[in-house]
Amino acid sequence: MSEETINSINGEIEDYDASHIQVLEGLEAVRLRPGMYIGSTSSSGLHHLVYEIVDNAIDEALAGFCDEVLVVIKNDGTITITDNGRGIPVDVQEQTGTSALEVVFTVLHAGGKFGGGGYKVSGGLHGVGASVVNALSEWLVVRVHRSNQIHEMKFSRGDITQEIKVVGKTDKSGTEVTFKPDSEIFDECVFSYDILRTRMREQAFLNGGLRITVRDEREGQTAEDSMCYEGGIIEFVEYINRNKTPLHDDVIHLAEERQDSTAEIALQYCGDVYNEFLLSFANNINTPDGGMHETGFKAALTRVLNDYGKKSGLLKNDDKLSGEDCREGITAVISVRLMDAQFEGQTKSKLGNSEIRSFVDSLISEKLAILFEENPVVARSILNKAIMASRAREAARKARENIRSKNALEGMSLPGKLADCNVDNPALTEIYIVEGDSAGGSAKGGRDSRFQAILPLWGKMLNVEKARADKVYGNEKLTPVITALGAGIGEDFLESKLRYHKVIIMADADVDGSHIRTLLLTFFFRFMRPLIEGGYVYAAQPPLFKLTRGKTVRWVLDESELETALTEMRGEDGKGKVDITRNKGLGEMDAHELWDTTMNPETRTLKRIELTDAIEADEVFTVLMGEKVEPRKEYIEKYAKYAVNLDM
Ligand code: TTJ
Repeated sequence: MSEETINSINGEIEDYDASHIQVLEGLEAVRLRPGMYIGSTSSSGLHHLVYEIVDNAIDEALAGFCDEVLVVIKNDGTITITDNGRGIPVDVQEQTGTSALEVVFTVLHAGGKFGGGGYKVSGGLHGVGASVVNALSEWLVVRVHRSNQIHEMKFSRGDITQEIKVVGKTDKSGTEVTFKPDSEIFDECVFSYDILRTRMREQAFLNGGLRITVRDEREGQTAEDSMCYEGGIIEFVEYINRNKTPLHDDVIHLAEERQDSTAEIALQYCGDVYNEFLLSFANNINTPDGGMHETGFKAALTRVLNDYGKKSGLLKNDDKLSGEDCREGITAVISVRLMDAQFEGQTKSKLGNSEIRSFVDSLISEKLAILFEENPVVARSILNKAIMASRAREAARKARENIRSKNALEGMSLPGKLADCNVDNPALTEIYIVEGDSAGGSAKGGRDSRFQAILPLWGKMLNVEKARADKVYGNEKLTPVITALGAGIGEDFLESKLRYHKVIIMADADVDGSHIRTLLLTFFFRFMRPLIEGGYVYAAQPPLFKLTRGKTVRWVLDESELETALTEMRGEDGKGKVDITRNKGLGEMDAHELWDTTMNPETRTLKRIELTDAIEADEVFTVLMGEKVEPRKEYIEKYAKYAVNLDM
């Protein structure tokens, strides 16, 4: 709940009456349909509870009364969030017979706002308030440090189990909330330290100067991260770019305030990067689908670069840079705050307020143009990069048209190496992209040709992280993948044209296999992002071990299944001699074995590739596939587990 919200309940108490609360529902509604309020009852919903509480503390920080937030995962399945703000008012108001504290935790205010509004979201999944967290908790305790006393109130599944009472003295002020998510509601009630740290880091960047500390106090855990970034989103950009090579030393920072809104942008170009990385937020909420703030930014950036190009003579005649040219290699964070943010789209992840577009547009137009005038060296290097991008894009367009016209001429001819399946309903079919001709042969022999297609790849694959788009479109290793999938590439990608709804990368469980998997994933991530986002991409899991006893052979997926399999194979007396060998590659298995272990939907294990966090994914690909050698070494040593986990 926002500062204003509580103020309107408590401060301007004279005005308070039920009509200020636009929607009042019992908390039973929340328990009945939790997904409506927190999106889901899976891990994402569980963590949403924490964000919901932390948001309240951050509101207090935005109001200028709090500079520390602490998030502690406890050993008993609970989590505690503490701030050093003023503390939620606890006194019972005559007019209403309740306290602000009670209202905060028991009154649902969905789809509207109290009183004067404020930086809170109307509708959508965010900003539903602490009462939703309360409703979905087995129990919740809130302690308010205020006026030298500690006030405590307790709840269970939204119902009050202990009215406010004073439980001690204090010389501090602030609010502390502890809750235990309800196992009747959530699929699993285990908090992920990594998920919370990533989110809290993002919030620390977005609220410069605010210290957010995350700690894991569960048994065997010692993790703690204390994050405070005086530089705010400037440091956010530096953080994202820390493994890249910036084109200019200083992050460009532009900000402006208007009556009810603020807009702030930080950006930096990198010479060794060919994609764009745009992160946008409205009221601290990520808007992955962009919206008006992004639209305004993009339009103005393109205009400023073109204007500068013309004025400086870097752009000849009537050459024009496209928006994409202007964003090649850019990392930008856009953060706006506004009243009554409208989040649109199915996932409410797009900002709809149109007044923000012109606000951001004019901010960039004016201030970036001035910055360019004052820093011609920076301006020139950015322009030269965009001009290079423009030339490459022209070449790419020709290469792409080449593919297109070839397709048209040859009637969408499929790659020669593709062994297609018989069924042509994409929802039912899968394509195995297989490394090497011999494994390709086994896969062809082992598959169920009704619904499984095989595309063998061999040789060295292009590292798309080090190449511009034109190289990618013309690449003879990648073209078969593009045509077999049939959905196009880059801006042309059309999910609806995808020829198979399962795209399965099948490679050896060794270093080379891992390399080809990473190369293919990088390619999908950079050039067919919807393929990964849509959950179409999988990694096959060939067995790691082969057990032999006499003539009996058994394949075992991984270490976790090894013991059981060994015991079973040794037989009742436990004396049979069983040989264990590591499976060296797909080629070790015959067609029948490959089908049984890796391709038969009844018995195989597939891992779906999920890239939940765009920042992390970008980082992984930049580091693993990019120019800089040192960070890659460090990364692989430090995150050996994660680098493997990329194959998921
Ligand atoms: C509102 O205006 C009067 C003084 O107190 C202000 C207030 O409520 N601040 C506030 C709320 N600070 N922190 C919270 C808060 C913190 C946590 C961790 C959880 C919740 C639900 C609220």
